[in-house]
Amino acid sequence: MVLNIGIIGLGFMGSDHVKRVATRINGAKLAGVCDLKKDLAEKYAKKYGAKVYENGIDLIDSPDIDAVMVVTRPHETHEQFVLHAIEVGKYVFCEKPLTLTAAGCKKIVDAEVKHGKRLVQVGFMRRYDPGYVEIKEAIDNHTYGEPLLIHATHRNATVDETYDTSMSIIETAIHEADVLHWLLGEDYESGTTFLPKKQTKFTHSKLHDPQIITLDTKSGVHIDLEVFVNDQIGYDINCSVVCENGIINLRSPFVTSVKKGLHDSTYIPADCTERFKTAYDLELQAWVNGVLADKITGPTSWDGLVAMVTCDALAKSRDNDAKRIPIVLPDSKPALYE
Ligand code: ISE
Repeated sequence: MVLNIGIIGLGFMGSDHVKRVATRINGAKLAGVCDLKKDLAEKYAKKYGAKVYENGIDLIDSPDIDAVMVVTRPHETHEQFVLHAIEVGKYVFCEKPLTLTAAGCKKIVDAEVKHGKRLVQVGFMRRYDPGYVEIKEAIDNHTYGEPLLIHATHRNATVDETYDTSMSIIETAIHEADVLHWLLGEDYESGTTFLPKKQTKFTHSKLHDPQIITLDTKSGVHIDLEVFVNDQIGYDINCSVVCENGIINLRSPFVTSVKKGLHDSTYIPADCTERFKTAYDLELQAWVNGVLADKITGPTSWDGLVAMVTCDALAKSRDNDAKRIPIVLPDSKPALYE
């Protein structure tokens, strides 16, 4: 059986997913596309033999579309499309952030719980990255004893003028907010965001760059995270888990290095689509397999909610001189997500 997928939003990530669905995912067919930029929709529709839809709601409602991917920017529109997909009972994959507020995520959780079956998968692709998966196995198996600390960095080469101070948390640090508590298998207790006085000359007036975040888990693991989105060197993701009997480091997936002119150099990817290409492929293949089997297993709306509650606390800390803010989930996790 082939799953007819419709993709809403064809920007940077949407166009990457279009290519993935159309050419690399088994059991999937790119059946429909839509974007506010009609010429973009026409271009991909022509290239991959898909149908263009006037708007996201029409695409979701179409009997020719079995499952939906929401990859819209601005992210404000995620909520309405995901809620509509739940209403009509269709599986929906939504890129992160699920919505821009914890209240919005809660609405989606409530709608899904009311529907009585998981329909939503959130695009936290790092959970499929072979490096993070190997770290999780080591932590779960206590291979190096108890984790004590995590040092992480999340760096981008550059960002444009539309990227502002708030986005360092909701666009960028949200990946660590999700993947690090998943790695450790526990919830966060509190978080802080510190804005260092010294900033890069490559930033602009609406963006404080870099920023330093800390997170503490319920059991007391302490995490420090540097978010630096104008590093001028590339997409540089690092994660080092300090355990009682060893330190586990995330390595770049690129497997060659070049020795030349007294230097031994390894490639630094340009952006997330390069660094996490395999993770995105595995994530979408798992989603398609899950939908075809009528049982999805990837990151849930509850995970989307946890990430956004964490981001809200970090933003509150940033606006209150790096005060430590408790991270409090609205309810206990519904049984649907166990
Ligand atoms: C972007 O949306 C991503 O998800 C990237 O992984 C992150 O590094 C970047 O800062 C975000 O803008």
